[in-house]
Amino acid sequence: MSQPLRSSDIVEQDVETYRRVRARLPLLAAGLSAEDLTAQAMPEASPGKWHLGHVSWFFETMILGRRPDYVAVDERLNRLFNSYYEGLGERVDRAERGLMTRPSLDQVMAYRDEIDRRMEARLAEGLGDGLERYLFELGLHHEQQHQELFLMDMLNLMARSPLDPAAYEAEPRAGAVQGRRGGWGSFEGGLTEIGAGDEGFAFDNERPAHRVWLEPYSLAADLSTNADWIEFIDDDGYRRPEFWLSDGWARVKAEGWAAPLYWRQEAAGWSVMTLAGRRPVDPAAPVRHVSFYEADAFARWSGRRLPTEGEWEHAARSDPAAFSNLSGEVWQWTGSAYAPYPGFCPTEGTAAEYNGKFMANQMVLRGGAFATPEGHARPSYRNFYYPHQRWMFAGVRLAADGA
Ligand code: AVJ
Ligand code: FE
Repeated sequence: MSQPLRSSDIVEQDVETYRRVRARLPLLAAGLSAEDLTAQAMPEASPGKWHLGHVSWFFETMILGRRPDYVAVDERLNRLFNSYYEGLGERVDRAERGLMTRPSLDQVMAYRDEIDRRMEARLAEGLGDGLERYLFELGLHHEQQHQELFLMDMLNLMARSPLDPAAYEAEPRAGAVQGRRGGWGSFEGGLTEIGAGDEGFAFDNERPAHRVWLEPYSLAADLSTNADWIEFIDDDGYRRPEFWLSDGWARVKAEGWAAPLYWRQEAAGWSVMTLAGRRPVDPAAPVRHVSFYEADAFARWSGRRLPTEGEWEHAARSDPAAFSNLSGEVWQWTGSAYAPYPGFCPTEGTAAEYNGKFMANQMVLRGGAFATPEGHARPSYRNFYYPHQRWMFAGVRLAADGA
């Protein structure tokens, strides 16, 4: 009997992909000190060291631990590096990850190396088809999500320091920001399909593909800019409740929001904290670090609205050339609540907790950011955050009714 594909080729490809994806996080951590990687900026953010450990733990739990005779590298690490899986037992409170002075950074890196050795040995035996292969790919995409989370969290940490430290010499980014196209993409709407098909990797929350009805609409060719945002600020956007949802206005007052996160008023104008230190706000650059509430208020002030996720995906699929920076700059808030698609089926087993249990009270973002690893995002990708959160690389692409 002849095999359809040489299994040695598949193994070689798996090992190569695994090594390529796993190489990035240590690279992002390389120039940072053990102190930088240990502190936790806020409960929602994690220490860099935790990210390095957690993604390794994910492979250990989801792939290696599937064998009933598997012996863990160190069972105690489960409590530290289990993020939110109720099915996997007790864990350290998220807000206390910054207390993890032990294991040391060296020990976490050694844990990483040991997981790599075991994973490569496991891959050499050949993965089973179906669920096992899906979980391997999930582990890789999970690692990539944490590469971006690592950068978000590191920026939040650096932004706490009066020294305005640059985490990196230049902002680490996957590609160059694209120039303005101008105008709007117009769509007749009708019955259209969104969601990921059966081909290729997608998270469970992107499936199944299904039909949605769209009324005629337009989507801005470009992302809203810092200059647009300064107009909103100068027109008292943060002081006029008529633009705001009630919950958003409560946040404005409670937290004293007067500009995007990381902005500061200087004698010479606005500055913003970035991964490359504090910089003057570039008026032409897409705005970053705004919450859903701010994006929504800004859209109302503009006389526009946020797109639905169906509108965003249909536009991105049917006429990508009409738009700049669909991905690769900032995630774009949609007006769609993060809810299951009709027929949603969580991944089997422990990974069922990956996405599905978060489907309440969050909003969907589409696209991808400068910090999103190359090849990670897709037109069907559904990112999600709570409407008040703004430490993500998130911005705005406006929409309007009518084609
Ligand atoms: C989709 C970015 C909201 O940060 O919890 C990481 C990604 N899922 N580990 C998150 C994720 C599991 C997720 N977000
Ligand atoms: Fe995770």
